[in-house]
Amino acid sequence: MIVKHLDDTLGTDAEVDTPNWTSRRLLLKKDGMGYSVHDTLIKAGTETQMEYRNHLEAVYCIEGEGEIETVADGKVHPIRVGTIYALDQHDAHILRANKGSHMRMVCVFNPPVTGEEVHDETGAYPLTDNAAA
Ligand code: 9YT
Repeated sequence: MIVKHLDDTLGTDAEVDTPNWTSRRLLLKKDGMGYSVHDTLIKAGTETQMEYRNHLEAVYCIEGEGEIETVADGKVHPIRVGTIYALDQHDAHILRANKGSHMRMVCVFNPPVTGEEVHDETGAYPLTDNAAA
């Protein structure tokens, strides 16, 4: 059995900070589960375009509010606590966190993230600088 706490990731390679988000990887490929689990803070007022061509990702909001837009059709879906979105079509999308507070998202990736991807920014293309209020 694997037992960890979020605190165990802080300040380690499992905590990845970018201008728009900070991702705390609770479970990675090396843990052997077949998926990775992340506790990710989307910084307030940010807008991030992403497209995970090689992964399926489900994202569950546990703090904050914002919206997600699918690039293909421009459709905008509000996000609040309890909203889950699943990128079952490897959908190109734009994630926005409202000004004033971050969104905290629990993310599951299949196949699991190794922890190296952030270095080549696979699929994550910030559109704007962090404009946190
Ligand atoms: C919600 C989302 O897609 N955030 C981007 C970061 C991602 N969760 C990661 O690489 O940990």
